[in-house]
Amino acid sequence: MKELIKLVDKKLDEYLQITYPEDIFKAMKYTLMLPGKRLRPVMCLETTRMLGGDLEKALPTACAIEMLHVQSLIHDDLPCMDNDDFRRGKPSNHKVFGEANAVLAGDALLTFAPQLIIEKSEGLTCETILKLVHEYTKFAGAYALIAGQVVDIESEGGKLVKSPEETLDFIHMNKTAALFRLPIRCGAIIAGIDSNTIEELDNFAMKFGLAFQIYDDIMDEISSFEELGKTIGKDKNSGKLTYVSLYGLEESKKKFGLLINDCYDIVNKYNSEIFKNILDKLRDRILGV
Ligand code: GRG
Repeated sequence: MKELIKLVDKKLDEYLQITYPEDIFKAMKYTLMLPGKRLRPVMCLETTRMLGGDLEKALPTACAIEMLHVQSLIHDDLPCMDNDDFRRGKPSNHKVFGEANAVLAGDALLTFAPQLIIEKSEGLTCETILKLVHEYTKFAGAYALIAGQVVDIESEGGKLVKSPEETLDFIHMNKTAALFRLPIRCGAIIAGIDSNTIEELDNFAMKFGLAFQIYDDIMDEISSFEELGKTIGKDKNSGKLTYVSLYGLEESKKKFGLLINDCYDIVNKYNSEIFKNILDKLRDRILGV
């Protein structure tokens, strides 16, 4: 896992060259190069590897997905969205570069990412690249990530079109699970495997993404700034619809445990120490087993 993270860090630094006008590239690179967990690029690389594909060919897509993730973090922290002053243990992008540059840095990451897939995916066919860019646009756009964020913001203002349970599932599936599905589906596409396996892994990605958001909701309640690198307790204070606010801490832990067990059942069919390690870490932190 550490080796994959190192590889991703090196490639991110290499792909994103600072040039004129430097301010925008510095803003893009600032949040991108802060120490995140790199879960999404690692999931992409590991999916390709465990399915017998060439990890090198997955690197541009893995890095592109991290850029999309970082874009969503930068925009999420803006005063007009979640209004958070800290991210990855440091002041948020807009706190350092100002709101205009933070908006533009997010936009620039969002658009540079598919450019990277197209320009750097040596050894992949045009058809595969088209499929990857299609996956990227599907999950980044108004039918997934953006939809999740819109409903999240609406629900904070008390506007619920569906039941709270359905609303919460919609938010989590689109805000978080979408960016778990994207790397896993792309990793499988790069490995060139059949659609049945992709569907099984997609099912894993949805459950894992949902479990991860419940983990994130629980951590907002039980963790510290030092551990998470962002403001703690904000969800509770802003009256946000979360697993913990809807179901309570104990029930949320139970739901998390059930989903994580389902994830183990799928992952155990594949040869992946890395996926098992990630699941172990999350499970141990929440359930302490
Ligand atoms: C795509 C144009 C466009 C907009 C995006 C702002 C927005 C719309 C969506 C917000 C999505 C968001 C911030 C979801 C939260 C998901 C989540 C749990 C993030 C934390 O992930 P970690 O813990 O973070 O993996 P690190 O920093 O470790 O990478």
